[in-house]
Amino acid sequence: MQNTSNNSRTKVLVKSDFDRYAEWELYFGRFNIDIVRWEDRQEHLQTLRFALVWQPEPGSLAELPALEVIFSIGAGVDHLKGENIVPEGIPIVRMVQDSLTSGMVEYICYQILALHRDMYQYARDQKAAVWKPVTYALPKERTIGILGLGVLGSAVGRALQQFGFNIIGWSRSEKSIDNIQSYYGDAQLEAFLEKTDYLVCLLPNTLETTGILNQKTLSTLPKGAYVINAGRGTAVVDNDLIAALQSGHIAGAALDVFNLEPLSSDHPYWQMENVFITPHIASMTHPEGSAAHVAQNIGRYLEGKPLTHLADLKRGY
Ligand code: NDP
Ligand code: OXD
Repeated sequence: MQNTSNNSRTKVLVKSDFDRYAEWELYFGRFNIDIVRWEDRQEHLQTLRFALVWQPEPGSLAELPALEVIFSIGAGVDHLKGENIVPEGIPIVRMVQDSLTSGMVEYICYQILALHRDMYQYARDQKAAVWKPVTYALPKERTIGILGLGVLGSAVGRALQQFGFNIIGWSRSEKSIDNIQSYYGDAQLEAFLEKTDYLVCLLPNTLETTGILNQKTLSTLPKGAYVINAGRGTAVVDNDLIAALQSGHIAGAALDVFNLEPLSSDHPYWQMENVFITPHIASMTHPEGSAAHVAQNIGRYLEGKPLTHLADLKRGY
């Protein structure tokens, strides 16, 4: 960025659910970009062209008459859907960034290995001072099915190959990724599920993906399958998953995302022995690389080049 005087420096309005303003300031500063904290925006309403946000309140972005590009602090853009959130015609750039991707790879590999090697059972055994070794299958005897083979799903699939699992994936369009069998479209969902021992959901929240993990799809998985959901909670019909877990058809579930967050303290999931809960931390946006992603896109925009990683709210992700 070529700005010289402070007055002409590019500004980005930042609204995050974590107080990491000092880091945003530091890393945007490296690109000669100043940040405006969400709570200070009133003084800058007329001049803010770029906003990096998570869950802006309805109407709040419409108060920025100069706004030209919205950057989502997350990979998902469902927090920008809904009435009066995004002013008509303003492009939205998703967060796509190495540490966000590697965080998800770490989380999913952790859960797969913990479930595959019965680590949650050993943790329970330890509490009861129980010594009970069990045999385990070879990875090549197990198939991991990834729902959503986008930026995150494909990185997860590639990383899991090193352990020797069979990997298959399901997406809207056909994919060509080495050693990952591609299933796509509604017509191929059943065949995909029938083969899947460990189901990893990395789908965005859209009209089509809402409730996709329901009685019918869960019962299509082989008996004893595991479910890991780190996409969005809306993919799961909770009562159907609870019933499948209670019947033993689904052996266990690792859940990072929920229909309602925070998960209420009286939700049945908390009390279920075969449910492993994390509070939407599978991956996180770190200011360092994320500021670079935003700065590079702003640079492209100011040079008249197309933005990268645009979301399409009509498509839903
Ligand atoms: P992408 O947009 O890169 O990938 C989305 C994938 O879902 C694509 O493969 C897409 O298919 C597929 N998809 C979407 N709709 C359908 C459908 N109706 N049927 C079949 N496949 C479908 O997103 P990312 O990989 O970057 O992120 C995925 C999601 O992960 C985010 O939207 C967010 O909800 C979640 N997330 C969760 C985090 C956490 O901490 N728990 C952190 C970060 C993200 P196609 O490729 O054909 O378009
Ligand atoms: C995201 C998230 O969408 O954190 O990036 O869930």
